[in-house]
Amino acid sequence: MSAPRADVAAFVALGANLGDAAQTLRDALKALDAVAGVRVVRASSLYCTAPIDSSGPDYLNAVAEIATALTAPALLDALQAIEHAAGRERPYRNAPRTLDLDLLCYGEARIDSARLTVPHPRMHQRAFVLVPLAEIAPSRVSADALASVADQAIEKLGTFLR
Ligand code: PH2
Ligand code: MG
Ligand code: MG
Repeated sequence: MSAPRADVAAFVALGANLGDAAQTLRDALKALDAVAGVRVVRASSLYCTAPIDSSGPDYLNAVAEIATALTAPALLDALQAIEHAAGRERPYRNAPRTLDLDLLCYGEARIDSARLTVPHPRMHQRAFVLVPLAEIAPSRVSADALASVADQAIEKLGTFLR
């Protein structure tokens, strides 16, 4: 008999700029925690951020750390199912959205498949990812990376869920 595989530490970016974004993000975090094989370990504060390469109202963003027994593709399926349940539509790239759940890191894995690139290829260019990630996992974000996105508007709104 082989030993059970240890859970993988993964980080998920949450974003929304349509509808009741704060409620949608809270519901998404609960839905994520309810997925079999996923446990939310911690969540950052909620941040209000200016759209980057996107349009529409300001976004609400946050980052969560999860522990998961799912494979990366199965986790992506779960994230997309939660986006779909929140009414996510994809009319064009970077369109305003009710909910976006992006897998930032899956353990130390490097994945480059048709569906999934991990670590997320643009995470180091975005304050809306780096600032909340630095709040919950400071060792994963360098001071240089944070300095390079210091011109992007981001405001901490306070506790997200816990
Ligand atoms: N997501 C994007 C594109 N631009 N800008 C902000 N502020 N927040 C986001 O979550 C975001 C964005 C594509 O996923
Ligand atoms: Mg995204
Ligand atoms: Mg996405």
